[in-house]
Amino acid sequence: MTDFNEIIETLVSLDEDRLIELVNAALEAGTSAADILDKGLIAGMDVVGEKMENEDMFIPEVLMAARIMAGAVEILKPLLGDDAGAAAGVVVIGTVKGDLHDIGKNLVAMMMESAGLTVHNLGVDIAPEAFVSAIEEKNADILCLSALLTTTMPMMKQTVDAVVENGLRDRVKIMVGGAPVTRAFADEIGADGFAPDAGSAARGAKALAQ
Ligand code: B1M
Repeated sequence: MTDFNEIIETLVSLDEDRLIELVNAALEAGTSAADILDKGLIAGMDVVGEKMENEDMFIPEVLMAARIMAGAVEILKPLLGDDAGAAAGVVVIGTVKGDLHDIGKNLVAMMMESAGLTVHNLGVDIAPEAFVSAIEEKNADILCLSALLTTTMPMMKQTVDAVVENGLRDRVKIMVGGAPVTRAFADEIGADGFAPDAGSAARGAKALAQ
């Protein structure tokens, strides 16, 4: 049976080689990629976050943990999609201006691709005007905004407002998410959808694209 605590501790101790070994061993033992991601890697990043808050870990170490996690996610990536189908819609996704967090947003993008959506991932620190241009250029059905900081959540509202001001609101659905974001906040800023994690974001986006 997979010891998720060992995966968590290995990620927190930044032991890249051992983490890759553990992820491969867990897969060989029949543990699902989704469980390894949720109960091992994401849980490990939560511990990293707590340590960051308590000043037991600092930015360079947190960045390293993020890089190591991304390497482990690469192994899981081909195994995570179980819902692929015909092209289900076009998504433009990015992390809002002022916010550099991209691990969760990239997981959301990956799950959406696996679910058959065409995904244009703009990256991090994306200004409202850049989202607006991308909606037009890519003929997007859904705009997906991610924010991890309470201080950048207002930028989601500014982005929604920019979509409205540019006359695009009727042709694009908007979904928001990220650790501090709630359904109530999504409703408050006039978004169409909210999802707490990557799996439900992919399902929600497919539903919104119908
Ligand atoms: Co930052 N950081 N960080 N950080 N960081 C947090 C978010 C924090 C909670 C840590 C803490 O203090 N406990 C805190 C925010 C506090 C707050 O605002 N409430 C924080 C802070 C304060 C900061 C800085 C200000 C620190 C500083 O400089 N003093 C700074 C800000 C920089 C900036 O953005 N301008 C900063 C910097 C960084 C790093 C660059 C070092 C690094 C980011 C590296 C990277 O992303 N490439 C980093 C990291 C790694 C974290 C933590 C530790 C981990 C985030 C993460 O990747 N989680 C984080 C603590 C934590 O979250 N536990 C923290 C794993 C990821 C899979 O989860 O991103 O939540 P998450 O995504 C989930 C869901 O939220 C959801 O699905 C994902 C998968 O299930 N989801 C969506 C995400 N987007 C979605 C969109 C959707 C739907 C669902 O629809 C569109």
